[in-house]
Parts: sequence; C-alpha cells; structure tokens
Amino acid sequence: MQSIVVLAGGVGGAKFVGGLVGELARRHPDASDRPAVKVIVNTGDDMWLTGLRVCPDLDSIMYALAGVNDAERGWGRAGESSRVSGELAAYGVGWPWFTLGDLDLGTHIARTALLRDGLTLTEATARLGARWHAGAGLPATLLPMSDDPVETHVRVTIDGDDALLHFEEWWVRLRAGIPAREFVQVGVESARPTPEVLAAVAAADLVLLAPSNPVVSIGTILGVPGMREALAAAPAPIVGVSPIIAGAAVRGMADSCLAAIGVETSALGVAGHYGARSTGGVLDAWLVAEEDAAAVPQVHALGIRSAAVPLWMRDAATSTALAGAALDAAGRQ
Ligand code: FO1
Repeated sequence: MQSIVVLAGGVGGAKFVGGLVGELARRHPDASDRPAVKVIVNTGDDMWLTGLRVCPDLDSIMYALAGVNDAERGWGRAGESSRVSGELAAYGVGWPWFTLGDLDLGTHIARTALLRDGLTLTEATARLGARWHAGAGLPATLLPMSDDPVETHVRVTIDGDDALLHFEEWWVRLRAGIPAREFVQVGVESARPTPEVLAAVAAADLVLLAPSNPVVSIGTILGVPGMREALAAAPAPIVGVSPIIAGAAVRGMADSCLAAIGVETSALGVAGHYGARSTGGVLDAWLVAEEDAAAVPQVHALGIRSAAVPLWMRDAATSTALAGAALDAAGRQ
C-alpha cells in the first residue's frame, strides 16, 4: 500500500489523521515502506478576516500534526497569547468573538503573504507545513480541497428576518444556537478540485472519510464539482467512519447540521447520505460504533460493507486503534 487519502475537516479530522499517522508508524517502523498520507481538507470554513486569509481546518490539522495544537480547546496553538487580537478589538476591526491568537496570526500573515506572492493555497499550505519538526515537515501532505474559494454560509432567521451568516459566525458567535435553515456554499459553482487532489485520489490505494462533520466538512468537500465523480472512479476502496455515535454527534453540532439538510442523526443516516459506491455514492465500507452495532445489517442493505468498532477517539491510543480498524476494513475488500 503506497498511499492513503483521507477526506477530513478540522477537529475530528485532526484527531483521526493523527491516529492514522501513529498507526502507520507502528505497522511500518521502516519509514521507507510506510504508505504516504494525503489529507484532502475542507476549506469551506475559510474567510478573509482583518485582511488575512484564515483557514481553520487546514490549521487545525497542521497544528495537530506539528504537535503544537491546543488539545483542550481543539483549535489554535498551545501556549497562545492574544495581545494583537486585543488591539484589533480595541480598534473595532475583525470579529471580537473569533479570537486570532498571536502565534496563530503568524500563520495567517505568512499564508496571506504567500498568496499575495502568487502561490496557490495548495502551494502556500505546503510552504507552511515544511517548517515543522525542525524542517522535516509534516508526516502527511495537506491538500486544500480546492484552490478556488468556497465559503460555507448559513441561512438563519433572526428577529423574523432572513440572514446569511458566514459559517464561523453561526458556529462560534451563535454557537449554532439558532437553527440553520440552509447551508450555502458560496463560490462552489466555479470551484474545482485541485490537480493535486485529483491525482492523489486516482493514485490512492485506500481512501478514508474521517469522522468529521458530514455536512459542513465532508459534505463541503464532496460538494466541489467533480469530487464525487473522482471518488466514484477511484480504484481504491473507500472506507468511511461514522461521526455519529448512538444518535448523537461526537463533537460539535453535526446533529443540527444534519437536521438542516433533512438527514437523520444516526450512523445509518449518514451512510445513506454519502451513499454506496455501487449506487452512485462514494462508500464501499462504513465503520459504526459498537453502540450502533444494530445498524450494521441496515448499512449492508444499502450496499455498503460495515463493521462495529470502538469509535471514541479519547487519546492517541484510541485514535490509532480506530485508524487500524479503518485500515483493516479496507483489507477486507
Ligand atoms: N472556535 C471558537 O469556538 N472560538 C474562537 O474564538 C475560535 C477562533 C478561531 C481562530 C482561528 C481558527 O483557525 C479557528 C478558530 N476557532 C474558534 C475554531 C473554529 O471554529 C473551528 O476550528 C472550525 O472552523 C469548526 O470546526
């Protein structure tokens, strides 16, 4: 097995990819025969803020793989400070409820400088990743799903009026506290997967869908025109991991996102949403939590192989175990 592609969002994706990298190192002590990991990352949370391009999911995975993430908060840098954001708030610039830490700002300033130098987001992401681990870089390649801007906006009703908010405003300022009536992917019509993404999918020996938000993370990636077709045509088996355990979102507000698109908040519901590859969807196999073992025969009935495994990623050990289960599920093709 030479290369593994993972579709991932932010927090859940970072844990899963970290677990995969750890499991591969355990199974292949000799790095020269270890499969390469390429992560197709959701960029729908991205935004221009105080003149800087902020890419939350790319940064969550980069920081996690660099070992500098703030594990408690689940996003941003460990040992962070917020002197600059205090000044920005004082000037009334940017979003005071969306804290850009001082170290995090270094990332956004560097990325914006590289983009203004004419690099694509894919090239800029590679440059940012190269610096970690004393210049050895990251143990996985991060590939933005597209170099074209796609921003997830959320249609809500506030005081009887229709409003379209950037996803992060709904997610962070409103804590997803008011119902999302619709998710609008601004710019998606003219976006395409990058050549690097298409090449990685075509060359992969295994494709994994991380247990990220099925609507605003995995769903956004799948919504890029041409992405579903590329996955359906991929020679590799495609194995997904359920982000829902026992009818509840593992983290974040996947349940409120699923409700907005009329999908049942269950392991079976999300499997049906992604669809079996044999019927035009993307899944060959679907891992569900042991709590959802009853769903396995129903997932089979969708034309998707399934197994019930421990899904809770509480620490490195459980994350690597889950990654191992996903690798094994592929082996069972
Ligand atoms: N999440 C919060 O709950 N509060 C914040 O102030 C916040 C700031 C922030 C800044 C940069 C960044 O990359 C992420 C940030 N996040 C914050 C997390 C963000 O909402 C999530 O990483 C994803 O967008 C949702 O999965």
